[in-house]
Amino acid sequence: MSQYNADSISVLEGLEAVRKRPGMYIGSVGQKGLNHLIYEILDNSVDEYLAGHCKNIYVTLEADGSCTVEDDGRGIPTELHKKGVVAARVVLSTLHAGGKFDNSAYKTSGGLHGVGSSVVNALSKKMDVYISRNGNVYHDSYEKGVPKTELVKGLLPVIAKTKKTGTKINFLPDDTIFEKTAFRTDWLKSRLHETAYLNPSLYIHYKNLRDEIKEEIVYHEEDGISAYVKELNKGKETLHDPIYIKGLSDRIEVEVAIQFVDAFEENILGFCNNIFTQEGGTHIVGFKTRFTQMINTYARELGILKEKDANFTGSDTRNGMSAIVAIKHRDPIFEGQTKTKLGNNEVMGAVDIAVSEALEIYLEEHPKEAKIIVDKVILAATARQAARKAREMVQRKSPLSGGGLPGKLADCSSKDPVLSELFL
Ligand code: 0RA
Repeated sequence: MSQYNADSISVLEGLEAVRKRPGMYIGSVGQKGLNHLIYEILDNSVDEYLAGHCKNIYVTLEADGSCTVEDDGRGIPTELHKKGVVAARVVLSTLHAGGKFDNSAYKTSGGLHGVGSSVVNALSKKMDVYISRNGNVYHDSYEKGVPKTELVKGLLPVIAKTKKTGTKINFLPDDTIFEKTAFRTDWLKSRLHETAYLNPSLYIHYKNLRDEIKEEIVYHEEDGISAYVKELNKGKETLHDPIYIKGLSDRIEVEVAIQFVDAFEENILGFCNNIFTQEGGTHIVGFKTRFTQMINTYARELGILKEKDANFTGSDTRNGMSAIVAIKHRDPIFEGQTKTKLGNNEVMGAVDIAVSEALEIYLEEHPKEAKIIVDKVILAATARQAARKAREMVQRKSPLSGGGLPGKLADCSSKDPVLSELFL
């Protein structure tokens, strides 16, 4: 019993809480929550990439139904933590370990995100961890979050020597917690692809050894979100090459990619710290507001809009627009029903500055593309005005509103153009 102190008891209580209410930590115990386990581990490796220490991440669905996530980062620290516990164990079994052992510059905390590898550990039947660091490969293992590997002089056992560094985590989801334990490969692959678009120097190696048809894919997207916006527009007629914007202000990193297509929909995706912000937020608002203003200013400068003309509306300027707005913030606030709405007000200003500076230069240096975009906006405004007129006509014709056509005009009552022609 002597090995149980106050700290280990609080760790056990933490694991207990996760296992009792898994939905609180990973959203659900369905396939969404199940896949989320992979994303939690993956995000930690991506953090190593963001910190500049990792180039490759390997995600493998193993034949036994488990999943392995390996990276070539620094390796989770294996030294003794201040309480005399191996640091890796603190990271892997303490809820929100954070603080000194948080390798993340960009918190993904809030809502369902960034709950950490300890949650995955608690919800796994078994978890094996291999850490390459200081010339050694250390091994640790857990069952339902409880450590099973015996320490050697208080440290993790060394099972091999190596020159490399990195972390490899293999986990098998607990089938007494999850409704199904087979990860969804379609969701996983699109998440990995998305991660590659958002982190352009990263190589993500996906392998499926689980299914009869084995599959191996390397996701690497050097052109980042510009390639992502092209992918969104695949199969559509694009009007120009993507416009790429990058800025940094107030310690907020801003990246935007815009490409118009010959269609009417608007498709704008927002991300904060690699998290898709389904409900939008201040980054999207900042982008939309400034984009509309820039187009109006440009159209006035060129005399396309005269003094008496009203401004183009926001939706006029986004007619046929596909865009990605990706920002990085050290202390994000996620709000809304599903905690996927970015709430930091200062982000609006940072996006505003990045977009106004870059777009001004773009419009000046790309008059041909600028004209194509403005023509598209004019078309939207004309269509909007025509639709309004048509609506008014219908309203005027409704029996209750009285009215009718003014003066001598009457609606056509014949489909024969010869009888319906009107000379003005
Ligand atoms: C805490 C501190 C450091 C790295 C990590 C955690 C880390 C965690 C994970 C999880 C998956 N892969 C990871 N790689 C690293 C910094 C270590 C140092 O300063 O050397």
